[in-house]
Amino acid sequence: MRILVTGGAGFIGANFVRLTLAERADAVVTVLDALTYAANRDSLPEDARLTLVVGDVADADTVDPLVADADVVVHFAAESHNDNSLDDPMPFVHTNVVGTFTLLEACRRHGTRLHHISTDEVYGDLELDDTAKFTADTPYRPSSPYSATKASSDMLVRAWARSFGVEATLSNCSNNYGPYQHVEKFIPRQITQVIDGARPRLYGAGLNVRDWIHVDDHNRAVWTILERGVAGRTYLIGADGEVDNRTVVETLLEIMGQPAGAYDHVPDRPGHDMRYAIDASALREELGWEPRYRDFRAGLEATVQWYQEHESWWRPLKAAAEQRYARSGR
Ligand code: NAD
Ligand code: TDX
Repeated sequence: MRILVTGGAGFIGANFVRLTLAERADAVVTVLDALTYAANRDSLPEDARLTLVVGDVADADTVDPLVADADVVVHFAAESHNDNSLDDPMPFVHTNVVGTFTLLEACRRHGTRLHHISTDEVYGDLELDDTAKFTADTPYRPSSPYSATKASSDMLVRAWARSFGVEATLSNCSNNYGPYQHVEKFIPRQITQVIDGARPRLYGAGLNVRDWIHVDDHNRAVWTILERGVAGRTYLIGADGEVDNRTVVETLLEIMGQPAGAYDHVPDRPGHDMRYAIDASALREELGWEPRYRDFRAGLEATVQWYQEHESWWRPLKAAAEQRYARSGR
């Protein structure tokens, strides 16, 4: 099977490539990645079945021959960080909207199957006391430039599937954690702050809830959809991992041997979504997927250990990430 993985040098894509090469002997993988600030070549293994093409997913001349040569495209490439989208939304429109459009046109021309990776943030947020969770029928209500461009990309995929018969599946996943995640994101930022002798930084009161899933559980769900998913369908991916941000920071401090209150409250993110929660029952019941990482604290311990043991991977990224935060006071 020839798989084109866009954004494969980023966090989730690189973990997908590693899992695929380790567990699928018949897979030959091409990664298309622009190697933006969010990418890291060192996240990808050396492997004779892996080729890296450095290029822009919004560039039709680059994308067309790669899609022509693939049996399936798994589309991770995106600008992915909400805070950056508040500072400068343009790259989000380019990659998330124009990039997805460019890929869809190539899939249409060549009859190549596409799996589109998206986020639960397209559904907006829930109240803390709401018992509801997001389902595939929840109306789209994105809050940030990031989530608005991801929502746009989902709409394009659905339209190309219906109007042009592109064989596409979609998945909307909750917050991922695990190895190779950029230090701008919540969990790696706080772990590397503590390693550096600095204090974790909690936005606002820290009551916001995220529905955490280990990146390998996300990627195994993607494989389940590639194998058994129905064309045109959307699958929600989540592992019932709701935790508020303050509890995550306090758990990290405890794991790392620091006092419980050794963190700072910083100004809140504008438009900050309060709570995300995924109902993944369709994926579980129809396709038989189950998460393997059920103990969030154990998953956090393993993640802390990974960052402690891989400082050479994240160290070159840390100062620039903190400089970007310094501009917004977060
Ligand atoms: P990431 O920022 O770590 O990686 C994104 C990758 O895309 C990088 O390697 C970057 O170089 C590449 N890229 C960016 N612009 C490109 C372009 N124009 N052409 C080619 N490559 C380009 O992101 P991530 O956290 O791994 O997220 C991957 C996907 O999963 C995204 O589509 C995101 O919306 C989605 N998602 C993420 C999460 C999460 O918790 N991180 C949750 C649900 C869905
Ligand atoms: O320093 C911080 N302090 C803090 O309190 C950072 C970086 C974040 N936060 C909060 C904001 C969020 O409530 O932690 C929570 C998680 O923040 P992020 O890691 O930025 O993730 P989020 O905004 O929830 O979006 C993530 O999940 C959905 C990914 O970045 C998206 O790509 C994905 O679609």
